[in-house]
Amino acid sequence: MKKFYLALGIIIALAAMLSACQSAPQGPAISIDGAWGRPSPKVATAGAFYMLIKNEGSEADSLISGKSPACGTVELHESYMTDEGAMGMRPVQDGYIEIPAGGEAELKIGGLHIMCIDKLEDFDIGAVLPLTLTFEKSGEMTVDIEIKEP
Ligand SMILES: [Cu+2]
Repeated sequence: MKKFYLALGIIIALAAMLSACQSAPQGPAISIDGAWGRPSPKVATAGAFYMLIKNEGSEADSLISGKSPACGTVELHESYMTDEGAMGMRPVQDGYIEIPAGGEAELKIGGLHIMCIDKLEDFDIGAVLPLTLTFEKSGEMTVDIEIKEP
């Protein structure tokens, strides 16, 4: 019986080693967490969306565009300091947001964000808006944007 348990122990140890050795998935593996936006009435013509984009894959990917039935236009924006020392924002200078292999891109207040321009509806607290993001390699992914206070 002792031998059996020893053999079983070795098998479990080997299985654990094998799974630990398994490398990250081939190519990019994108997932999106905590997508949200601030509430605002429709008269405010633009709103920003924030989220954490993770890539557990072995290859980098890039977020290149977005679209939503709640927005006339969706742009990828970055925040920056103007010459006057004020906070401004503009379309990302590279034209895309890179998600490094095994890394993440955090879209947050005062940093990178997704801009919803020409809003087509009120962003009420509790509303959920669909946003479709297009990645260079992973293609389209649709996430729910939760409208809430930060
Ligand atoms: Cu913006």
